[in-house]
Amino acid sequence: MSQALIEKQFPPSTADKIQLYTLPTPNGVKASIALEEMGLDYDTYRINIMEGDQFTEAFKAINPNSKIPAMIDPDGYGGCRVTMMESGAILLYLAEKTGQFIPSDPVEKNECIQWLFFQIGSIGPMFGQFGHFYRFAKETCKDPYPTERYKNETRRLLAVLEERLKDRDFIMGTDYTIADMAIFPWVRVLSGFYEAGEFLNVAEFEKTIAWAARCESRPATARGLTVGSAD
Ligand SMILES: N[C@@H](CCC(=O)N[C@@H](CS)C(=O)NCC(=O)O)C(=O)O
Repeated sequence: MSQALIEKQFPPSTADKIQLYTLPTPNGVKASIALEEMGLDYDTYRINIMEGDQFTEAFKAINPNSKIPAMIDPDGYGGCRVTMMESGAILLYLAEKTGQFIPSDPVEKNECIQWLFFQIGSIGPMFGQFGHFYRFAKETCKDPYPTERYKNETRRLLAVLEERLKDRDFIMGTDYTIADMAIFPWVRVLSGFYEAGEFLNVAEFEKTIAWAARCESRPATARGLTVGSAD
């Protein structure tokens, strides 16, 4: 039933391709970066969250939580169709499917997953709340408390990254992994879309800025950053 609903609204161009439902936001680009870096074939459906596409019944059949990104792999576990929400789960799924961008050593793999969860549990929610109060709720919320609170937490998290990156090119050392793909889009949005680089004094976190630029300079990653844009 729900598969029919999804296919009616988002007819797949090729039945056996991965279907990605997204928009180029810090959460959305994680999935497209991974798909590009891993060389997987996929179709993209732009979900315009400003116009409420995420609340349609067809989209909720893919992600009941009405958030992008979401993904369908017709060739999932045991060759069966798998439907996915949550960017961290999508990254982990794709890394395990392809055996790429995740360490094979179990100790290092676990450490990589810890940093992935650090993004999902801390960086995403805190930076996101900071952006909301600093950029979008400026007029409706005059109380400085929330902006101050999330500014402090954002800077504290940037300091955690700075420490991790002081002697590493990437989060896991020399290799680019799904942990980098998850975290750097949230760092670039601070000076980019949120226009808060000066307010947060992001320049102070030199290693982190250099690492984000290193991630972004990868051709496949740069392609992933634009997937789902309005052409
Ligand atoms: N924990 C989720 C968060 C996803 C998320 O918050 N996506 C935002 C865009 S960055 C969204 O879809 N917002 C639409 C809404 O809140 O209505 C994930 O990592 O996938």
